[in-house]
Amino acid sequence: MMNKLLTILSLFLLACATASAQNEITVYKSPTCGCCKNWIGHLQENGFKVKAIDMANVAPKKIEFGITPQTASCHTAIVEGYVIEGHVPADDIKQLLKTRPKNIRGLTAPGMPVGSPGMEQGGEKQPYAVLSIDQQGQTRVFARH
Ligand SMILES: [Cu+2]
Repeated sequence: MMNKLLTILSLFLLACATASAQNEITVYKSPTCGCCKNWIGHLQENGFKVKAIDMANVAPKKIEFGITPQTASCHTAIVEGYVIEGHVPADDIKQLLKTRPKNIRGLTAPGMPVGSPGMEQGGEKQPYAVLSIDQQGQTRVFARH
């Protein structure tokens, strides 16, 4: 009886561990980047567990994960092997993790669109697109905001 209970408990704990690993995201950013910090707050509000890593120069991380100058923004993040560049809304990340489109390396919100999550201060909201990046480096509109 006790053994059975322990088995059930350990299975439950295992399931919990898997569930929490799923929304863990690592963010590489400059220590002085304010909007990066705001974006991290947005992720946390939406249930992501954020590990922030400060570095004076994020460019080598961008190169490592295949982010080009055209698709680059301030911070670079990794979630479940996908690269997330810039102020991508949490809902788009969740959509990516749910649908896992084939051949996709990650998502980017190039530049610093005003009104995107973490970029709310700075004036009138500007329309922007979140792009998916495939393994060949081609981009395609993933979502419009
Ligand atoms: Cu930013």
